[in-house]
Amino acid sequence: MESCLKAKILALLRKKLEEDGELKEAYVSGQDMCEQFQVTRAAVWKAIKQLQKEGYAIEAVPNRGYRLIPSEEIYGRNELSSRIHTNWAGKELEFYDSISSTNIRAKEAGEAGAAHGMLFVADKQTLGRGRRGREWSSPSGANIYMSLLIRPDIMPDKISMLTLVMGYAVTEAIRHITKEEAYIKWPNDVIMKEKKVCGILTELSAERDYVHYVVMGVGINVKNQEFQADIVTKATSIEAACGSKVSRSVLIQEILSEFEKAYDNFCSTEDLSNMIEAYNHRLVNMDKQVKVLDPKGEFYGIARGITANGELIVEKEDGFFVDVYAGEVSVRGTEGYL
Ligand code: BT5
Repeated sequence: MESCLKAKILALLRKKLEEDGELKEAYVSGQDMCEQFQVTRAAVWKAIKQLQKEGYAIEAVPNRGYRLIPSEEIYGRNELSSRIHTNWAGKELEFYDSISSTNIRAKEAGEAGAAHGMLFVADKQTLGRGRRGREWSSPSGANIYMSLLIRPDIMPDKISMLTLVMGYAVTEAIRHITKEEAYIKWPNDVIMKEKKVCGILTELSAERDYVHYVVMGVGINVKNQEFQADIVTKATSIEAACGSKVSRSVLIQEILSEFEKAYDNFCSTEDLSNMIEAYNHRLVNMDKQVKVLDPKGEFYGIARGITANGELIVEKEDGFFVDVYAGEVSVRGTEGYL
């Protein structure tokens, strides 16, 4: 409850600052806060003190009130809560300075009955994972590691489409914020300047015909300029790719609102029919040569977009079309990662 008040105060002070532009006028009186949030002056004062302790520069001036002084990005629970204005995605959230993996935490919470839309965010992961147990490099102070817990009322065999929905949402959010191009490498990577900035790991708990919950893990390189040796040739960060500063909290807010829209759209048809065209526009492999690494044998072809069920349509060299299902296969360019 207290944390909720802090986020509300932060949101109000930031709004005032943005509205006024003119820093010297951006005061909100304690009395206004008490009335708006239905709390006592003591509660407001306590919340302000705690926010100051967390690093926010909030000035208190007698007879005028409080104002927020812009400072370096603070990345934490209150900052995120104060920015998220979705209907359900990320309305409740946990934030960790360091955690094994946000997907592991989200699965625990899923088992324990946590609500649809709960978000888990960490500044660092000690056991960040990609698909099939691969490592996800997760240093502190630079990137986004987050997992969204959802409880969709759909059949388990449709869940893999959600990875595409999230990939699309991340791409849209990056484009809105940076005004730079971002693409999807089907099924779960987001690409800028021909390198990977984001990977998505969707995990499912289900029975044969019933989904208990889904965890959508999203890792995004936002600020780092250096990468460990094994990924240096194929990884980049958003800031490295676009050359300007990006706030992790603002990006998370934008992704959640894009995902919420795309997800509700997906649920209305239980497939991707409403977003095929938009998705194909973002597809980095569209009309390009790809190598399909299928456990039954690899083959070459040209990517022709996705089906309404999220499969990748590949035109083989013999002229036949195959719909490639995301489960087991990987798609690569014929000359390297893309
Ligand atoms: C993915 O797997 O791309 C899914 C990554 C999901 C990470 C998020 S972070 C929050 C949540 N918690 C977790 O523990 N995981 C999720 P995959 O397609 O298997 O790609 C993994 C491969 O990408 C690795 O084998 C490396 O080659 C490369 N890689 C590792 N770290 C990377 C990074 N930070 N940036 C770009 N590429 C990376």
